[in-house]
Amino acid sequence: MKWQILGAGAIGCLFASHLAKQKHRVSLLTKIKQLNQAVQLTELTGHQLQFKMDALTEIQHDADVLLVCLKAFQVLPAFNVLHRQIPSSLNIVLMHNGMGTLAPLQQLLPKQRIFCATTTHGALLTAKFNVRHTGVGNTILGGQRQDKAVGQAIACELDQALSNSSWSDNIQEKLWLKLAINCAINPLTAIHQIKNGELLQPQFRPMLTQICQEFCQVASLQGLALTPETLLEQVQQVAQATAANFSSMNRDIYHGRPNENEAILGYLLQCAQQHHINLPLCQQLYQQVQRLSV
Ligand code: KPL
Repeated sequence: MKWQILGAGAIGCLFASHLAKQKHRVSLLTKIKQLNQAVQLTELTGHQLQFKMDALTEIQHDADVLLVCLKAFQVLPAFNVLHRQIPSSLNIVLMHNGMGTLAPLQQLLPKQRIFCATTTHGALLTAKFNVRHTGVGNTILGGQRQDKAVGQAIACELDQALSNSSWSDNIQEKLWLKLAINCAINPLTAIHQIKNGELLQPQFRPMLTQICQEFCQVASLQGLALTPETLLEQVQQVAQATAANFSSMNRDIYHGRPNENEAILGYLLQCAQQHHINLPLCQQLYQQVQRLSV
């Protein structure tokens, strides 16, 4: 398959370099054209590799997959510019924290095959086009039932590139679980400017418990079988596994960059409102993050 990666941040560069390592044809889709752009990967072992790939300003007409690694709030503005040059054969894979981009994108591109993916691989951009793989995770991809064969083929290439990638028949459930983890970890670590692992301190336990309870009220009405207790356990596992890392929202607030509050807590609160449910703590955290946002 021929891949094009939109979004040369940590996750975009991580996938681009691993796909290139497996000799897949990969290019980047960037604002500035640069043929033979070097992308440097520092593997978990510390081993450094460099891959040359074209950074192009247009979608390649014969690309099979456009892997979109933008932040949620960048997705629609990007496609409003790109949608006229997208061939009907192009498979789009959305991979970002938070939710809410799929429905408007489907409206903009009603005939397009669009998949959603979520990854727990850790990556850090140490400089432009320089990425460090900081933690092994997994990647799950899913979409419409009729697109399963294509989706499985995409997941298979991703799996060869970065282990633990697979197709899911129920991607919504996986996206909601990731949303829950982001709702619990990102706002608190951003507001208190702490590392993920510090959330395991006893003073955060009541707040994490309440976030999980509030989240599950909405999730159950969305048809998801999640209990606050199992969710809290999963949140604690992720906080433990990424203890030394700063969450993405923590870094965005710290560096004064736009953040994903709208796609994370904002999305949850929007769903809650549709079900006429009040989520007092999530609402409070959402407002606190908004006040810290640029
Ligand atoms: O996805 C993350 C993020 O930082 O956005 C978590 C899972 C919280 C890891 O830091």
